[in-house]
Amino acid sequence: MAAEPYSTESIAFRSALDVIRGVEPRVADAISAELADQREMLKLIASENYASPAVLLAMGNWFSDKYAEGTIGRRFYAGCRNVDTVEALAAEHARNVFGAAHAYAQPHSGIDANLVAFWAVLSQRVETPGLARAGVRQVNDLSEQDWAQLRAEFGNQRMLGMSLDAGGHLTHGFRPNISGKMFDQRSYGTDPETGLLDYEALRATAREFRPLIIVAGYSAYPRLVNFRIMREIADEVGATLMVDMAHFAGLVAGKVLTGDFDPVPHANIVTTTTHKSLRGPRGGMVLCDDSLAEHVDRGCPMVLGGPLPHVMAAKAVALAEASRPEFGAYAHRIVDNARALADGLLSRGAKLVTGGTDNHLVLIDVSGYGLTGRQAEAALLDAGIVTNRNSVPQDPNGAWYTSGIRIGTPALTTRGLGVQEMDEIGGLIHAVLSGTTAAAAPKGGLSKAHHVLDPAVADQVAKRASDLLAGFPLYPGIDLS
Ligand code: DSN
Repeated sequence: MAAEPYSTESIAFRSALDVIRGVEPRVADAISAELADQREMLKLIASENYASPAVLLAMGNWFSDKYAEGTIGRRFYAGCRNVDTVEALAAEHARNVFGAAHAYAQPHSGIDANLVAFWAVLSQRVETPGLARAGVRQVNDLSEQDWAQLRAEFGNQRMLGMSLDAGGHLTHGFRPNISGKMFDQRSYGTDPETGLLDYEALRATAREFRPLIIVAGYSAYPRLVNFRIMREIADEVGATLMVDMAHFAGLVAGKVLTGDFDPVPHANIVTTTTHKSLRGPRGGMVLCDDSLAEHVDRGCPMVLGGPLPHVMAAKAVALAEASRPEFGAYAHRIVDNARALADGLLSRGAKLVTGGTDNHLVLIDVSGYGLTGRQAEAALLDAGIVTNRNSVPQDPNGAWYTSGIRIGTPALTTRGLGVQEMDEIGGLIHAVLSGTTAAAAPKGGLSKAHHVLDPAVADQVAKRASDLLAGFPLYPGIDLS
């Protein structure tokens, strides 16, 4: 389908760019160039997507000019009635889409949403004077000693989260992250043989460690998590179950993940981003039960800077889209496509962590190709395939070079590619990785950072990727020429 020069969407975006060009043409050019790149590259980053024109346009307006600290009915600024409208709409749609008792639409990102959740759980659980003292200082100013004192005041709070190399997120207690400083932290991993979560090992760790918060959720685990069992373990040890569903919120909204695999009925508190599989604007959100609602609503200004009302407007639009039946069909296609991609790789001899996928992502262990994740990521980019490197469990190359490539299907599924194309893309990835070798390091030996990709393979794959994408135009309703 050719782009439509006189569609409403074309006129809207072209007009906006004309206005921007009148002030700083280089910004207008960069915005146009970004659309061209997004159209031309085969995007397999598991945490990215393409938001609809309605979502994008909802962000470019005068809501950006409004301060609205506090929340509906308890603002620190006057004149917030229209912000109240969009914040209430975003929360209402979120409650309906996810079946949650309470929704808080203000977090600016997933990390912010997690911080709001941590402080909400702490403030629900610990004595208020301790919190008040903590609040008078910037967290960045706190020394290790201060943190130790804080932890003592908070009752030596403990967090149990999935380890980074097993697929957990930085904010689930990784030591260099603030979550690893706010809490005494311990992590759970996956079974070394199967790569799958071992609930009984987790239960044993929880019994011994007695955490305040158990964090479930991941950014690189390609299988389902049984949240009913996680809640059972949390209840047994008196912990709060927090689920970070940033990656799979779209699969929850689209009813791919139901029953034991739907976090919302099982968790005390759920955090998410809105821009990954949920396909909304870049932002975060918190869902919780009634007991935590009041604490969560204090997120701004306790943890967050002023809310972004233009982004909350876009969240409301995206969640309205996610409540439609077409979104359910989209979410199911994401998983069908991920399975087809995994099968396409496996049939050509690739090694996948856990041997496959049940969700939207696939984690390739590229050590079998004699590469680090960093080399594989760069080689794939040479051929027009955008991915990101990621640790694999017990990764010998650490979190910087890594031994894995994480790929996901939400974006290409939005574009309309299906299982047949996914199988072929599996072949393209395998061709690139097979055609790549580690380059020599400047001081001798093999580099972990540099690679050599056979130029013939690069050309062939880039051409085929481009031809494939030409059959699935991105934003066919938008012509900027
Ligand atoms: N950056 C996100 C991801 O790629 O998974 C997590 O923060």
